[in-house]
Amino acid sequence: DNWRYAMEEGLTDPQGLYATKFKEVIEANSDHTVQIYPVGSLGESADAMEQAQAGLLQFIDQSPGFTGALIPEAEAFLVPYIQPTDPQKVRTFFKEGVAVNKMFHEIYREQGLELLAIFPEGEQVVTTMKEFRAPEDLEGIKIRTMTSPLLLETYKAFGASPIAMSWGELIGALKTNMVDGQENPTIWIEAYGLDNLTKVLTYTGHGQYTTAVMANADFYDGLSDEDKALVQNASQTALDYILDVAVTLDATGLAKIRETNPDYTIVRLTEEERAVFKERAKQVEAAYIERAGDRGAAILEQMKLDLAAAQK
Ligand code: 6CS
Repeated sequence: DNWRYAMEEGLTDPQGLYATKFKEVIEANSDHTVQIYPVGSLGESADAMEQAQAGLLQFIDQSPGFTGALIPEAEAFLVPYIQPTDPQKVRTFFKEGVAVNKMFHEIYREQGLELLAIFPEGEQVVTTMKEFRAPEDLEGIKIRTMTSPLLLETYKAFGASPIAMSWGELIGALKTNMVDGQENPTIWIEAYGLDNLTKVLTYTGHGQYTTAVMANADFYDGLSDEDKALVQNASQTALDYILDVAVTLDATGLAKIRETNPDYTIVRLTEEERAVFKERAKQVEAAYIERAGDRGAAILEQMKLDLAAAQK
């Protein structure tokens, strides 16, 4: 069969690298083919998700930054300061973490999705027109977020004025000053020229850009045992590959930005400065639990244990 696979990025971006590896393994080990639809080809993230849930797409890569609107528990990946920042520790958190690997499968299933992989794409950094060191500096600053509601809570807690919008609207919004800034990993900022539209890049240390790959559950359940094993094998191979690549993404993105945009200001908040934002993050945790309930609270607890284990 020909299987349709949609994602939010281009073929050379992290989601594209994962998808290409997945496709290679499927096609090398079966008669099936995988047709990859990169960002933009099937509408915005929310449009592609509707198609995946309806079974028009067999596979989809969609990030919790968008999925959170549908699955509040997935917004755990958006809660600030519960993931490592050191790339090797990030790898451990995603490869071995109990929360990442055990707690989301059943929850995605309830939405008709068979969760196949969750992986990071680098640290979320904030780009703005002016430097900021404290929540007071962000007052009135319009920050674009992806459309998961918890991101609005985060940037409100951080002192800013967040505006949620799809990826397709962001560049226009930055160009017309409808927003003053945004958050994304350095590799993506560089690839899509977001550094050229802002003046300052700030490392707040608050989290990783995380994404998830899934299959339509009815499609998956209808596969033969052999094809299920094929899909699982392709997912695992692509995941091992992208977790290795992910360790290098932050440094590569920053090096490219420094090279192509030498006047760009790069700020790394100190531990004291971060402590103020961490304190504000407590209200985001409360908002998360309010939306995601007891199950969400359990995920958050486990993620904190996974963070501590990864930091060792
Ligand atoms: O900011 C966004 O909307 C996009 N950022 C990344 C890293 N991937 C896709 C997503 O649409």
